[in-house]
Amino acid sequence: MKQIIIGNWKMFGLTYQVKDLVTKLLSGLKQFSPQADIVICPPATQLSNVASLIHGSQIALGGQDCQADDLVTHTGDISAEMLKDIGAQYVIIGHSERREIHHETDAIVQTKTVQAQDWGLIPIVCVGETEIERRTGAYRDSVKKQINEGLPDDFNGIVAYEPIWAIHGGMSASLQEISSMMQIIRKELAKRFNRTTAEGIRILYGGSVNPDNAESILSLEGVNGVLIGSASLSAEKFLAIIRSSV
Ligand code: G2H
Repeated sequence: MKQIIIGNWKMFGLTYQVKDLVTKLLSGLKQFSPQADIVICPPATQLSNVASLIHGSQIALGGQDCQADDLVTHTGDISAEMLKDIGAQYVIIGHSERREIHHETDAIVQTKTVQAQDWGLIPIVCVGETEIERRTGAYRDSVKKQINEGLPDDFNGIVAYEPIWAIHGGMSASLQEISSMMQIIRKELAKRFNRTTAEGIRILYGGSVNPDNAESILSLEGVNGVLIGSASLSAEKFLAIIRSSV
């Protein structure tokens, strides 16, 4: 399965910064033939800017969230239809920062995923455990629950495993922890859907991915790509990670 490298820009950046970063990325991508699909997910204010900068290139556009329905009465939100309209092909759903800060439950994640799929977007559904769940051994059940309750029956997207304790801390999960979770997630997907469907779903790792650990993470059996935060804000680092795809 072709790997996918996704940059989650979170609340970066200002117009001049975005132009500079994308210009560097595009010129860097001319120096080699990437093995993987490449996606960047800027904040809503920069979607239009990024859409025109990457037009005609091999970089695809993604949103960081979409609203769970099509009603117009949601101040501050954006819909899946609006993402589609601006040229997005992907949307991140249920990132742990949204689950925590915006109180998004698995039920909400599922509704948003349905909405994204209905508008022809590929949902990137994030799952992952807290540090306490990891320490107490509850992490497997926590992730399984997010898969069973957060994904719709006709799920047709990507799953990103992001252990919350490994996000932004500079310390990613160990290769063994990642490997074991990839197997647990794949097995749970097979139970939730069926084996063939599960084998066709791309499962990503996210959490402090950087140029130093990307190659070993991307070489692990069952890792179909990575979701990158901080390191995707540097063209040099993001390009180095793209080069690490297998
Ligand atoms: C996890 C990740 C991107 P970072 O949030 O989704 O961010 O790579 O900075 O840990």
